[in-house]
Amino acid sequence: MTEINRPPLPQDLIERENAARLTALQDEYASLGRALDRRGRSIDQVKDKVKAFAVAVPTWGLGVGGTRFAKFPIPGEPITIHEKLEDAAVVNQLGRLTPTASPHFPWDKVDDPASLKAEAAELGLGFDAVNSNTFQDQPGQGWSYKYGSLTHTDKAVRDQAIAHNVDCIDLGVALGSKAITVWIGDGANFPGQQNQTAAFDRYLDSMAQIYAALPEGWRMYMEHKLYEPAFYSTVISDWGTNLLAAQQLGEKARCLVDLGHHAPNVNIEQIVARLARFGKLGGFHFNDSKYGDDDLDTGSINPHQLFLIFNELVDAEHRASGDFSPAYMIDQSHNVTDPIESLLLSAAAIAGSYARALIIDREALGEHQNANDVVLAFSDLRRAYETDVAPILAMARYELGGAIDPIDTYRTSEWRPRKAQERGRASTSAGIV
Ligand code: PSV
Ligand code: MN
Repeated sequence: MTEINRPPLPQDLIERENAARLTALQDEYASLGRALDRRGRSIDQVKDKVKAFAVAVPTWGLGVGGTRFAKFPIPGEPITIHEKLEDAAVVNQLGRLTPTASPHFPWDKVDDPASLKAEAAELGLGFDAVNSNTFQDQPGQGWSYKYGSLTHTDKAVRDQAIAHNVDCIDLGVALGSKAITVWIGDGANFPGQQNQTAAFDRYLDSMAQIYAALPEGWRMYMEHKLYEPAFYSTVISDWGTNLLAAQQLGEKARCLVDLGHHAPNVNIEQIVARLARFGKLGGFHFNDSKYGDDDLDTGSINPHQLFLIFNELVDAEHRASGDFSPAYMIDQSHNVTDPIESLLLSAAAIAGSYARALIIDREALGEHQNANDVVLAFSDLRRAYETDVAPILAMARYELGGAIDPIDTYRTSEWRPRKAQERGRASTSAGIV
């Protein structure tokens, strides 16, 4: 884990807050340890895995989100990439699960990426996958993406979108990233609007050109989404289309699963198992949803699904003998909460699902599956899912220097009210004043 040379919050505040909670935590940890021991699981082994676990925060998730109807800013909300990094560092200092930020260009573009990298490093942060944006037109841009980008019928538009992605890779190299995530909004709103086969062919051709610009050791994560902004069809609509493209492009191309980008009730854990089996699982954008891609906080609606996904991931990790390393990122829109608090809770929900999946007795599960003992196989999962892993997460955080109770400690720190003063912005329901 990167050293935090310039902690955004006073570390002694965290230590003071922890001191008041440590005895209770030690008791809870010891009691859970005894219970797991009786089940043949070692609490310390699970804790050590959690300590090594990391998930990236999205720079765009640090600002307050909104819908196409309205956005309600909060006082002290970060606007610039520098402020966003500062807030990301708060999330990591308290939670110790999020040592990297995933930037989005051109939103986060700076003239001197090397000094941004140094600035982040001082805060204890590195950069995860860079994200390109060809779903919006930018000021001064030559061609419009109204009718698509990498799949546009006009080569000039496709070339512009390809050049932007290559630009993102260059920025990523300067920031120390090792991957680019490509999501396009291309698709159609009307039957007949687009030749489905030709649009996919153009995608493959454009992506091959971006792929050719990937440096050694880099990966390209391709993200599918079934609808929005196009409401009749999207070009990269589902994991099948995504997998076909990733297989055609080559070894560095992997599929990225954004949990919100599927139809309701789709069996996402099964998709994860399939992609992992064929070495094409690139990573995740974690979030949750009730009806569609509403980017709700991870685990807030369907924590069981998250657990089942991690069950597949731990299973794949066991099979892979060492080279299984999907990228974990959060992709949420925080419309009614302080993004720092949402990200703290979401990262803990993700790590908690991982911890529960580690607790599953895999040997027993395998035996029960092979014997077709449905009830006992399901009970193996259920027992792990129902285990309260909060003491494991809290102990992992504490040992890494984070807060035993991150939300309470964050509120005690008065970070947001102080930033409201310093950043010189306050908001009303009518907007920033
Ligand atoms: C699209 O809905 C998406 O999930 C992609 O990952 C984008 O990069 C991100 O949201 C931000 O708009
Ligand atoms: Mn996403």
